[in-house]
Amino acid sequence: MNPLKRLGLRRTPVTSLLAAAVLVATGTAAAVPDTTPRASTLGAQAAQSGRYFGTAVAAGKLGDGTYTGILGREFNSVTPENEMKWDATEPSRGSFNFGPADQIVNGATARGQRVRGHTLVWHSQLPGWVSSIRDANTLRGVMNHHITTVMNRYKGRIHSWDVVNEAFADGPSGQLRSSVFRDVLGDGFIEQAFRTARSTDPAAKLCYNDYNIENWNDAKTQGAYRMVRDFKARGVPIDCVGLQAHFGAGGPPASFQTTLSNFAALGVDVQITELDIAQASPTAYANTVRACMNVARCTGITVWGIRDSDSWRSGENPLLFDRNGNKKPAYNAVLTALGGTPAATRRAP
Ligand code: 9MR
Repeated sequence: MNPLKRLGLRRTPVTSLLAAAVLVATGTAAAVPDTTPRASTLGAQAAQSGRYFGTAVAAGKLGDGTYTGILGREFNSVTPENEMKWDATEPSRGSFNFGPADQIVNGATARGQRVRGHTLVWHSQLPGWVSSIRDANTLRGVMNHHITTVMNRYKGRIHSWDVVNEAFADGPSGQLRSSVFRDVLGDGFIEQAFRTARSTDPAAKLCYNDYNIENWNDAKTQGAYRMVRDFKARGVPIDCVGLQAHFGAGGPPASFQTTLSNFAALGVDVQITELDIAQASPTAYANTVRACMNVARCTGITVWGIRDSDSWRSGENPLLFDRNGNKKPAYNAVLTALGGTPAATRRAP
């Protein structure tokens, strides 16, 4: 592999070197145009460095033409926002419902988009029949059956699965949070889930996904890091860490790139899986995307919705498109940070 690419660096285009020489010789940079190919959409531009750029999708919005227009144009990966969660897929024991998830996966396939699976084992959006189980053998069987049934349904069509979501506690403990899985099965439930997932769909990348693991020194980040390090040391199958990246107005913490690199150095890919930033400052978005671009094993970015009105935190206008589907300044900042050139804005006559 090209060592520059492995380090996440782009080879300086010959045209840029020429331009620099001309600049030195003539004092102007305009003489030689930069002919490096640029794409004009997020997905196509991300693909130029081998990455994906995705969005969360809600099945209920697929009838909205503005929504699907942007979805088809800009993104090359989708994550079902709620449709693959346990309460949607197995609302009562052994009775599975894949209608809305199928709609998203079939639509994505028709548009040539890849799909992230979200999520198999999570304490939230979990039906009451699961959270009331108290017997370990029963719960282990139920968890394994859920994983195998959902994964088999989409086998070969999911590039990465969030096998376990949000298992670590907030605050200073660095330990797993209390949940029916942890409380009944013990900490080993995560390892069990990953082993079951690997044997069900060996081709899918298996991710651990969480929020507030972006700041390197946070106890929660350290807890997740220790778990991944332990899994790699003991051969427990894990391929990726998803950092959700639900940021406040300031954007990513200063250590964000360090966190991405440190996880990656354990031998896993990292993915930004649910990006949104309060008020969508272009600088904050650019800093987030740059951190990923600077880490070779940061393989893709997903924003958590298309328009501000689609967001779970719509009051904070955190996304790349406004309510009418227009590109916001953060959109151009992201495209530029991915290496692209925003389309010229139309001048008033
Ligand atoms: O965006 C999702 C929202 O529509 C749901 O009501 C909510 C329910 O928990 O989940 C949201 O998505 C979450 C994701 O699945 C996991 N990480 C946090 C996301 C925002 O809450």
